[in-house]
Amino acid sequence: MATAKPDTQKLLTELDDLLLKAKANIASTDSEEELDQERVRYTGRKSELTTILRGIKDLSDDGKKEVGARANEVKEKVLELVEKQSMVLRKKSVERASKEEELDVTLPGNKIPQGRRHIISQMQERTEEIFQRMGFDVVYPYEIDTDFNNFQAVNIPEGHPARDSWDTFWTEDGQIAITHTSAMQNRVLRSHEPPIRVVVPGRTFRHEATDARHEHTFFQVEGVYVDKGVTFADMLGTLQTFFSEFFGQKIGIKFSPDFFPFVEPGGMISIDVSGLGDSFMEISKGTGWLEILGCGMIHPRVLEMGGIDPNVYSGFAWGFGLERVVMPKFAIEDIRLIYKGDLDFVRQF
Ligand code: FA5
Repeated sequence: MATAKPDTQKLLTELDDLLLKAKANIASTDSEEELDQERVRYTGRKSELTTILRGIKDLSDDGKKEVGARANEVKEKVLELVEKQSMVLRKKSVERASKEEELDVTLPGNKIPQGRRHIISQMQERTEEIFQRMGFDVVYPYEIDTDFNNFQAVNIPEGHPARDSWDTFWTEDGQIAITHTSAMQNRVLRSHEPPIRVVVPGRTFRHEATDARHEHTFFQVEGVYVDKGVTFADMLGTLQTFFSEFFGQKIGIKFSPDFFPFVEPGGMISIDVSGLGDSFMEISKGTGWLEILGCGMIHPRVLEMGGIDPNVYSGFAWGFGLERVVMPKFAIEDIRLIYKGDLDFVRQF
């Protein structure tokens, strides 16, 4: 059976049909991958175009020219369509991406976990606020200070045995991580004119073993009060007023004599923890009284070193451990819990 010879017109029609088909297929592609498959299908080595061109050899010279030229046009047109579609697809993908990233301001925000102030910071603030209402100024200590301020200016010269009561951290150049907020007494006396009413809340440091009542780093609140005719009774009244405010009720406090080189007479105050259960009986060594502060009438030599005439003025000072009052207030039976960094503990306050 004789095969029908391709004639020029037939091949030209096939080329036109091919272009129409390619146009539709290319326009319906949805990805760069699909588009590339279409490009190969219509213009690659084994493409339908190549198949059509196989028939060209049987054409007349004019026919060959005409079909060859049209085949080139079709190929260029297909490549042009591929290029255009590729741009369309790229634009679509950019639009899709920016739509996905679009900020919808009407959506609810992500909840950021909130921290809270540490119990000691909260109670420092409460302490400052009560003393301010009582007419005191607040001054903060230097955490690293000189031997003069920490010891000498509070009547503890070099070699004095009282230095043994404070286990001290020294820096390599002979400065001190303050062992008590009394290190600020001299600055306070020098920088204020009587009547002086100042509290000094700050962190203090001691080189000592820790237990339920002792930390190496703890918080003290110093008080300095100087005026004409100030008495021991004023001191007790001031402290009793503060603690009643701090605890929100009248609490039992007990004064007992004690020695500090920078006061005369001196004493310590303890508070009644007998109603707080066995662990508080234990940390108060079975007495039911927890020591919270040292206090006394400021020694005349300390006033003198602060530039204040002890023949005209008198005053009192105290230093209490903030943790020691926070513990009974919140029934915390071990001081080490306060600084352990346990979130479950911290979140209770
Ligand atoms: C002093 O530090 C004196 N500067 C207090 C003072 C000031 C007396 C002004 C007179 C006039 P003492 O070392 O006792 O004294 O400490 C005072 C208070 O700080 C103690 O009663 C206690 O409440 C607290 N404290 C002392 N050491 C520690 C410790 N290691 N951990 C926790 N609290 C402590």
